[in-house]
Amino acid sequence: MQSHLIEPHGGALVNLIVDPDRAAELKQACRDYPSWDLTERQLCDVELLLSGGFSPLKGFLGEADYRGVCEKMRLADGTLWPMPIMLDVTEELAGQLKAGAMLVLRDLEGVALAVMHVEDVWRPDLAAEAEQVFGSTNPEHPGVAYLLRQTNPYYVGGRLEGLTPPSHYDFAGLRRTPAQLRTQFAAMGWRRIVAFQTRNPMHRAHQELTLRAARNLEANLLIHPVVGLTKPGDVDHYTRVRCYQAILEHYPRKTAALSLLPLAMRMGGPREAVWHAIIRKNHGCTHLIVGRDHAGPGSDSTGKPFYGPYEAQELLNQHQQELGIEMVPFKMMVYLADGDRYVPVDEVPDGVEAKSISGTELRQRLTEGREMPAWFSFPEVIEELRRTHPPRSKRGFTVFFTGLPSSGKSTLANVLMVRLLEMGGRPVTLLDGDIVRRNLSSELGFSKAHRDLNIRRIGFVASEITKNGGIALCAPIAPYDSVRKDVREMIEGTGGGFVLVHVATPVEVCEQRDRKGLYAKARAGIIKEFTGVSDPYEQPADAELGIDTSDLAPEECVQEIVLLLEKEGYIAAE
Ligand code: PPS
Repeated sequence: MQSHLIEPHGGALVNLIVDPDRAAELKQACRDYPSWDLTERQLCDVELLLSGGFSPLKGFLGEADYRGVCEKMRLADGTLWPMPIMLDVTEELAGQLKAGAMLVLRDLEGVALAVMHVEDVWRPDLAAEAEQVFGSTNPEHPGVAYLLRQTNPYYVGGRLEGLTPPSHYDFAGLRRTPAQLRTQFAAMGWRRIVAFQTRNPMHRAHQELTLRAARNLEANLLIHPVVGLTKPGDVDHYTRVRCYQAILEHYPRKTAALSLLPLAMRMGGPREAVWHAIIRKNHGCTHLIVGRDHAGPGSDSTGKPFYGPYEAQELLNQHQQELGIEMVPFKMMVYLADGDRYVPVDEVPDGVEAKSISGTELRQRLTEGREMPAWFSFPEVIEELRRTHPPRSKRGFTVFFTGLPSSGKSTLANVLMVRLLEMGGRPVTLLDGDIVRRNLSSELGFSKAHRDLNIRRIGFVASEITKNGGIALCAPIAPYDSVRKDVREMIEGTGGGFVLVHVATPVEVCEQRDRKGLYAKARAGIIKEFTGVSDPYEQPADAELGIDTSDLAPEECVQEIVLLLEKEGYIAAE
C-alpha cells in the first residue's frame, strides 16, 4: 500500500522501538546500567531517532561518522548527512563508559526511553565543530552558543534500542511519526506531497505561497511546523498550533494536512536546509519549500548576516538529485492592494506599491495594541496572537528598586504599590528586602554569594508573577550589577516588562537617616559587610530611572515612576 511513496533516506525507514519481550528484558537489565537524564535537545533528537525521522541513523553518531559529517557532510559509509546528532555527557559519566557498555537514556521524569550500546566515548573540539557546521564561532549564532555554552564536554556514540517514545500530553493527535504520516498519505492516495517547514505563525503570505506551490506542482500540502526547540524568543508552540489549525480551514477541502515535528532546530541555515529535506523525505514528502534565509539565525550584532539569503537554497540545490526530494524555492510574497492579491516580490509590476509586515513590526503592533490590516492575516490568527501577546498595558511587569540601606527603596515601593492598587486591573505583589529576608531567604547572610542567591530568588518569584500578568515590586539593596542583569534577562524573557529604578540617595543622606540604626552599628564594627560602609555597592548604568530622594517627597518620586510607566505603555487608560 505504501509502495508509491518516496523512499526514506538510506532506503529503509528506521524504527528503533523494540518488541515488548525485548523491552521487558531491557527494562530489567536497566537497573544495573549507568543512566543519563536527557537534555531537552537530546530528548528531541532521541524522539526522531526512535521514530525514523532521522533515517538512516540508528543512534547517536560515533566518532568516525561525526568527523565525516563535520568535514564532508557525510557519514563514514558516504551517506549524505549534514548535522551532527550527538549525545553530549559530563566528564563524570564519560569516565564510567567505554566501548561495549550499556547506557540508559531517561526523560526529564526519569522514564527509561532507550538503551544505548556504547561504541565510542571521546572529547570533541566544540569550537572546531562550530566552525565546520555553522561556519562561525560567534556565540551570537544560537547553534554556536549552544555548542560553546550548553554542550557537555564528552560525546558518546552508539546504536539505540528504543523502549518507548517520549510522551507528549499536548496536541497528541497532531504529532505523526514518519510511519504514521506515510500510512495516512497512502490511505488518502497522496503521492506528491509538498512540505512547508515553519517555526512562526502563518499569515496570508504563507498561505498564498503554500497554495501556489501545491497548485503548481499538482501536489498535496503538509504543513509541518517545528514544535521541539526553535529560536529563543519565538512565539510559543501552543499559540502557533492554534494558528495553524485556524489557517488549515483556508485551503481547499482535503488538500492540506497538519502534523507537528518534534525537532530541535540548530538555526544552521544551509546545512539545516539539507537536513530538513532529509527529515521531510523520511516523513513521505516529495517536495520541500525553501525560502529566503531558510532556518537562518539572522545577523550578528554588527549587522552582518551569518548566511547569504539564498545560501540554503544553493546548498540544497547541489544535493537534491542525490536525495530525491525536490526543493521548491520561493521568493518572499508581498501584497498588492491593486487586485487584493499576493505575488512573489520579483513579480511586482513596475511602479506598483507592494506591502508586507515583518515579524518585528508585527510584534511591535501587538505590544502597542495597534490594529492589524485585514490583508496581512486572517482574523482567527490575529485573535490567537492577541490572546497570548496582549498590549503592554495588559501584560505583567516588574519594578526593581535598587539602592543603599535607608535610601528610600521600601518607602517608594510601598507608595507605588498603593498607587497601582488604586488604579486597579492587575494584582500587585511587594517583595521588599526585609519581607524577603524573613520569608524566602531567612537562612542567608550578607556575603556576595548569599546576596546574589537572595536576588536570584527574588528574580525568580518576580518573573513568575510577571509571566502570569501581575505586577511585582522588588526593593532589595541588590548591590551587584551582574545578578541584577541576570534578573532583568529572566523577567524580560517572560514577555513582561522590567523597569530598574536606582534609588540614588547619597550615602551621607542615608547614613543621616539611619532608620534602623544599622549605619551606626556598622561604623562601630558591630555589623560586618554593611553595604555603603564596609561592603561595595555597584552603581547601575542601565537603570531606566535614577531618583535621589534627598529633597523630594515620596509622592513626588513615585509620580516620576508612574509617568515613566505611562510613557512606556505599562499603564494606560482603559
Ligand atoms: S541584598 O544585598 O540585596 O541581599 O540585601 P537586602 O536583602 O535587601 O537587605 C535587607 C536589609 O538587611 C539589613 N541589613 C543589611 N544590609 C546590608 N548589609 C548588611 N550587612 C546588612 N545587615 C542587615 C538592611 O537593613 C537591609 O534593609 P534596607 O531596607 O536596605 O535598609
